Amino acid sequence: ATAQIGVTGLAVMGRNLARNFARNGYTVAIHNRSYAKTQSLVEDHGDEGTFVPSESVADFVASLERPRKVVVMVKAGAATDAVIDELLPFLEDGDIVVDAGNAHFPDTIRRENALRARGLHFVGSGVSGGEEGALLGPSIMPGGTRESYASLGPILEKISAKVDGVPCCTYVGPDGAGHFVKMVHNGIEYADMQLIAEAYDLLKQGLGASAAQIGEIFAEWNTGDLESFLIEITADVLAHVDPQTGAAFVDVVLDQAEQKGTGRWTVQNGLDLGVPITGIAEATFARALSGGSPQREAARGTLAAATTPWDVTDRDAFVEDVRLALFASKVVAYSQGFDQIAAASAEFGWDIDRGAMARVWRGGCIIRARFLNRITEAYERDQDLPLLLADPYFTEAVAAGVESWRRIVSGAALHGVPTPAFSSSLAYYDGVRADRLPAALIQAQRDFFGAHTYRRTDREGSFHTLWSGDRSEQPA
Ligand code: NBP
Repeated sequence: ATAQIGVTGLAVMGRNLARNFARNGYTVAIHNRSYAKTQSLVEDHGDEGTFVPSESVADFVASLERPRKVVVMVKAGAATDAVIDELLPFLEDGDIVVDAGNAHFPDTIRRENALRARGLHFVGSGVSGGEEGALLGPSIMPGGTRESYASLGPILEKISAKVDGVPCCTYVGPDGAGHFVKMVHNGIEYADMQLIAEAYDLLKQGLGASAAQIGEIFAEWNTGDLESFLIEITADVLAHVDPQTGAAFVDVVLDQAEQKGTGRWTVQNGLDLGVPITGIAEATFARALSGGSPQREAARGTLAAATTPWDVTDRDAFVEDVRLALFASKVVAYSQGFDQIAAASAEFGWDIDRGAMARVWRGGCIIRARFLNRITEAYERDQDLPLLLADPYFTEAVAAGVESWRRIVSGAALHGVPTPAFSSSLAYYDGVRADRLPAALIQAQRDFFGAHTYRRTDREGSFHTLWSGDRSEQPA
């Protein structure tokens, strides 16, 4: 046995991850269900490092130094279970199985339980950054036992992205914590993309600007607080001209956004935990609305608008308003995502350090951004911070843009530009900061029809009013 780490599943992600390990000096055992992929990796990239190819699972496992570290990078779901089942007969006490695919965290909890019972470590690890990240340095979010991280962590940290010399990889927490955090990362990515798309639409509709002109605005934004991978690629995409038609590329792409499911999982979990993640939810629903739905067909050209054209006179002021509204909405979306991590951490006993999560997202992953430094700093100031928006830096940053935010959201409503994520983020902001909410009326209604009781502002205890009787109040 000579290999320090093994990768099974050599499609785009596994292949690049294996190359990344090899380029970093590790001897890498490689395996794939169909042997052709294993062979082609050696043929195409054998010169990048030391690979130990195996055709059978038995040989693959035998080629690994103990405790064995096997990274599984196959299609999430049944394939992951199938691969684990094939590996199990050959693994021994203390060996580590890493699932680096996009597993749903309840599956990871289940698998971790099953493997722990057999004396094995199971590490559900989020890996973000797509194909290129896998090769050049992804952001890595490993869960599982701390004990497994002691030997696995240094290898993962070595191949991860680095920001200011700091690896974008850290231990997240037990069992499903790593995949959970990766799921929320993807949810935040949905929200971020939706907000950027809304900003683009606002600039398009408000200014009548071309894609190329809007691309220049995004490029300019990328030099300030909004600097991020997603803003950078937005500028790039908007500048791209379709070679076939000569039109702006974005104008020839069908306006239907697809999804693979991580946004949906994030929203479902937000509902389960009762955490309002409205930015992520609106972004997920906005994709669903865009899809070729019969509702959209039925509504097109049919529903009344009662709007007037948006005729912006002060171009620069408008652009600045959109920028500030985008930044504020983005803070809300991230704040909500971190609330979700905190709630799950408490629910599952994961003890996740939110500042450390923001730190590993600074590089390698899709939501990498300058702004994440500010989030890390906020949680360093107060690791129990109940609301990211309440950190002094974010409180001030959002306060500076709140008038712009209102102008943009109200302008969008007046002119019929759909901004679900901008609008819901502002509604959340106003809701969470409200002295008093109309929830009092809802609780009274609940007591009326279901005797669900209520608490009072002026006295301790729970009460019920005899609504269908004499309307006297009873202690509950
Ligand atoms: P795919 O998700 O397309 O999976 C293909 C791989 O799974 C192949 O190696 C295939 O083997 C193997 N496989 C399947 Br399908 N069923 C199998 C089975 N029953 N037994 C053994 N192997 C089986 O590959 P990918 O796009 O490289 O993604 C890998 C993982 O990484 C997925 O979980 C995905 O969600 C995740 N991912 C992450 C990112 C990211 O940014 N982090 C991006 C893309 C994907 P074969 O060659 O023999 O068919």
